[in-house]
Amino acid sequence: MNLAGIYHRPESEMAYLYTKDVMHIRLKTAQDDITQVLLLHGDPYSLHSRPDLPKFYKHPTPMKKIHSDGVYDYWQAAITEPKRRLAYAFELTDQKGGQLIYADKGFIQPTDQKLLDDANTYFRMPYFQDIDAFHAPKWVEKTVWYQIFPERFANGDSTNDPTGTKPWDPQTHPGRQDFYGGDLQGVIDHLDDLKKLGVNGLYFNPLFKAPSNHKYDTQDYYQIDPHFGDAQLFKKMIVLAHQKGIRVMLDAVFNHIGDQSPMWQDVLKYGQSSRYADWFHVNQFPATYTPTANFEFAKDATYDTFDYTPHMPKLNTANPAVQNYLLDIAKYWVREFDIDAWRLDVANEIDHHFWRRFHNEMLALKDDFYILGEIWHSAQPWLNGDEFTGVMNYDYTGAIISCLINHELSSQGLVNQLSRQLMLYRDQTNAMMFNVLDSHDTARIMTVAHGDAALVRQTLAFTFLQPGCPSIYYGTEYGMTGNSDPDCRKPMNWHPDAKALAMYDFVHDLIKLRQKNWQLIAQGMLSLAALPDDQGIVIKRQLHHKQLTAVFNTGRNSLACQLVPIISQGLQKERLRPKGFVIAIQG
Ligand code: ARE
Ligand code: CA
Repeated sequence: MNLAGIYHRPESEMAYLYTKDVMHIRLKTAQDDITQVLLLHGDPYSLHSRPDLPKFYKHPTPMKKIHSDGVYDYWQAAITEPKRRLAYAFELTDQKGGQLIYADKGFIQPTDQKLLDDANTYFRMPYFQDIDAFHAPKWVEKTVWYQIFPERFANGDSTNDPTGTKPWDPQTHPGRQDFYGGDLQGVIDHLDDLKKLGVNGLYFNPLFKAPSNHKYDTQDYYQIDPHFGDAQLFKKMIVLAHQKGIRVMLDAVFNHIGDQSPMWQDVLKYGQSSRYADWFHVNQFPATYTPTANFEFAKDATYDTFDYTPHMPKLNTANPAVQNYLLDIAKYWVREFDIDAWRLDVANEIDHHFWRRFHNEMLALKDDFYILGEIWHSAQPWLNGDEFTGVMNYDYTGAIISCLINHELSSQGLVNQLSRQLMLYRDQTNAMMFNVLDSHDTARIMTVAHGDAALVRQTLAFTFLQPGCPSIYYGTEYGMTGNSDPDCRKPMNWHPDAKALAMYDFVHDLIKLRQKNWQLIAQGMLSLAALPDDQGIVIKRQLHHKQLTAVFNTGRNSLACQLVPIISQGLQKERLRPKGFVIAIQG
């Protein structure tokens, strides 16, 4: 038995309340080492001289191997406990029939009666504290998001266009400082189109007053940028969206503020004696930097910034005045405008202390509020239920792109990566993830796929079957192209040709499938398996009597496939061609 491969941690993603009364317990063991795991579990008090109660370890629950990632096997069991107090341990059997019990005290012999009868031997969940559990807002798992970069989605009012606004040309390559006149009236004009597409959540890049076209350099958090509209128009948009069953998420840029903000201007003017001096991380007064031809870059700034961007001074969120200032802003837009969610910009560079306060304040206003962190790496520390509800899942979908599009990862490699990442989080957390294939910060998926629409469709279909909520970056439904920022921010194509319309029909059908089967996809048991010889991947989702089966051909040859599809590509006479896929649903 490979003892070094065996791991469990209580009160983490390995032992958590899934619902109010159901605990999920997970165990990690070296891959292919252990053949059986039994979970010994029960009320610890039953061991305390209670002769009329059966010793709980006599009634174990078998654990199921749910994933493997090339290094580890992952086992899981769902259990409940009437007294809501839990002691547990794992009885392991290896290939050769050797047995050991793994518990809080380490590895013990199954024959060690003294230790078995001691409640302190076991891992513990002292009480099922629902208040400490990770709560997933119900509406999120039913949501297909649509991301709007406001300056580029639609120009519905030319009277508010910035000076120098360029003609609306979806083929153009936008420069860093260009404006095209997109605004909130444009969004209102197209709400019915979005409804028709089938999306039911809108994620807006920043809307507040700021000099740049992307508005991540906030000047005034209380004002809708005048080039986009005003508070009244924003309110109107939210009301209309809500009437159509569409939720609204805004971008909270709290890591830094724009250098045009009154606070930073005050620091520049009064230096150390500014009343805002401690709102920032100024390492040496006066706060200066050497301007270069690239206005985004200053390596010698005497203050901390976002990246090396001198016009984005970093806020000191350890300062209670800054905390209160930002929390008031966050509350204002929820209370007065009824927004449903905040997406937190550069969320990983802000302290946990602040995010815990943020979480409590938002949930106090709206108990099904969704908090989405922008984190590009593993995010367990933020996803224990007291900070964020989900993160932008770049890592997860990055693995999908790496296999299906770039062929840098084999199909087994992809299964391993996805399995490993799913096991970083609680099951209900996985359903809250924001699964992006592309965004305003990355090249567009069509460009990543070198214009291969079949490959884009295959990748979208694969992503739509994963736990978590898919997000469509504006224009993906028309197969828009674009390299990395700023090229991925072209004006929306409102005059699609036949090719673009074909992509629209596909995306529309896929969204319909996701909406119709949201429960199966959000809560269904997931199994992922690679076909031999790197030929493809089979995905299964199972919930009660309903089962989804999908096959993706990621190889070079066609595959035999007898599934009767709901949606498919490249399937002919029971052969599935390369880049093809089939999705079938039974029950
Ligand atoms: C501009 C240029 C960029 C240049 C950057 C340098 O366009 O080419 O690299 O300046 O500072 C906003 C604008 C950007 C603008 C930026 C600065 O939208 O156009 O970029 O302001 O003016 C990391 C962070 C992540 C961050 C990305 C961009 O972890 O938080 O970098 N994303 C958010 C927003 C952005 C926004 C800002 C932050 C600033 O979504 O739109 O930029 O408010 C790896 C790493 C990630 C890294 C990622 C992308 O995978 O793991 O950590 O993200 O690459 O670089
Ligand atoms: Ca306009």
